[in-house]
Amino acid sequence: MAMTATVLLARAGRVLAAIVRNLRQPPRRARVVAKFALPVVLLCLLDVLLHILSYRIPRPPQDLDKPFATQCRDPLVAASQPRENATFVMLARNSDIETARQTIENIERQFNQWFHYPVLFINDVEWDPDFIRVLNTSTSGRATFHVVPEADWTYPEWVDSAAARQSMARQGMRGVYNGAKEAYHKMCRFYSGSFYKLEPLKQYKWYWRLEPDVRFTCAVTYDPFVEMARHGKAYGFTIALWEEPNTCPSLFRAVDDFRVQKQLPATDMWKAMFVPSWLPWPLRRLRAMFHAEHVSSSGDRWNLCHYWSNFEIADLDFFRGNLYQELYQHLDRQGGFWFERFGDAPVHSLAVHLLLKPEEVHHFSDIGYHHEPFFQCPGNAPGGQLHTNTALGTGKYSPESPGAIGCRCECLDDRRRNNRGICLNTMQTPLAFHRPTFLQRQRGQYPYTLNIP
Ligand SMILES: Nc1nc2c(ncn2[C@@H]2O[C@H](COP(=O)(O)OP(=O)(O)OP(=O)(O)O)[C@@H](O)[C@H]2O)c(=O)[nH]1
Ligand SMILES: [Mg+2]
Repeated sequence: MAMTATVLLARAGRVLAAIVRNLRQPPRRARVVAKFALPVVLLCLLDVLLHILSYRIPRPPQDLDKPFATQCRDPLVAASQPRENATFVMLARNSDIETARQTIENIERQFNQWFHYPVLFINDVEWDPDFIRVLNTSTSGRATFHVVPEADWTYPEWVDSAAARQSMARQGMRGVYNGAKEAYHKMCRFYSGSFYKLEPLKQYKWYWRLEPDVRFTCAVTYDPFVEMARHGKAYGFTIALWEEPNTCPSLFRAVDDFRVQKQLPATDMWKAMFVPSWLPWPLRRLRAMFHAEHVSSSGDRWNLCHYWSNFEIADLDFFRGNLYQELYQHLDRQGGFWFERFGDAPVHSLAVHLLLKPEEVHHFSDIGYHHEPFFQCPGNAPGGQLHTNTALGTGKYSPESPGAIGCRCECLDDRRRNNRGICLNTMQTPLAFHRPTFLQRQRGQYPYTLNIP
């Protein structure tokens, strides 16, 4: 035993001595390799460094977005001003009658009792007279009940519907969220494209999207449409999240290909959707060549962030415009609404970041919004609750809290949101003067940085 150990030690010693000798005076082959490999390694490092730096988003001189309100206002003052050309929209099924009514009664209580904007209800089948009767009595503005033309809802003639159904069954088996539901695919495609061309929407410039079973948890005492117009905004959201990766593996590449085809610049907004690759150029090229999932033509990955589109207040002209419509046609032709499960949320969000300027996007951080399972609730602004305002009434609301900006919110707890805020922060990088520090990011802390705590 002792003998074997001595032999092993002696061998190890000889190998070590040979390595040291070679290091001092490397053999000719190693010297040649080093002569060529070293510059290549250095070039790769330089390339990676420059590549990562090219995704740096400069800090704007000040925050490019701020909350429209930071406390209650007298709603009757805002309501005495001219309205914008705007409407609520809600896509619903006849069976959603109860949850649709709850949403409408809630938005009436929190906002529309003062502003009386119309509501456009949309369905893919004929409306049930009961739905019309009940929802007609719930809305204080004019209610319209529209049926989507069959051609806008179902398969286009160039998609093989049998193959699409087979693909959906496979998506279901792979656990793609709502991948097996044909109606869900149709809904996502409709909201991505033909929604914006609907006949009854033609007369409007702005829409506020509602869904059955959502809750607005604060009073909105100003007119968001008027503020959007006044501030030159085109897209407003409340919650930003990660997309489920397996729903849309080819979506990001398809949008990026469109960008390249149209020679659109990779703006700071577009860069905010990326996780730049740490691979050197040849490997990045390979990644792009093999169409790796969520990878752009430059070989960089989408961060999967998107705005949750079940809440949107937006300018219809942006989505009706040529560029967005061409982008939609391009995506539609790829077949990803059927053979993958492209969601309308990532489609809208990628378009917003491809086509809009940072200052055209607005986070409604002052609006309390809840769609299962996520919420944001801004909390009640100290000294800003207009306790004696008669229009606001005498309903119960949460206690005021330091740094909060909401009006008469009923928050579930002290949290402003129940999701981590990473996407919110990342997508707002081009707009934000204050950014989370390196240490905060390492700790997973993503404070909201646009002018509110
Ligand atoms: N008329 C009609 N409306 C639909 C259909 N599928 C979905 N919708 C509506 O489309 C909107 C989005 O559907 P949801 O099922 O809420 O989808 P989601 O919010 O992405 O997903 P969830 O997390 O399941 O709520 C809602 O307003 C639904 O009422 C459908 O087949 N017909
Ligand atoms: Mg929903």
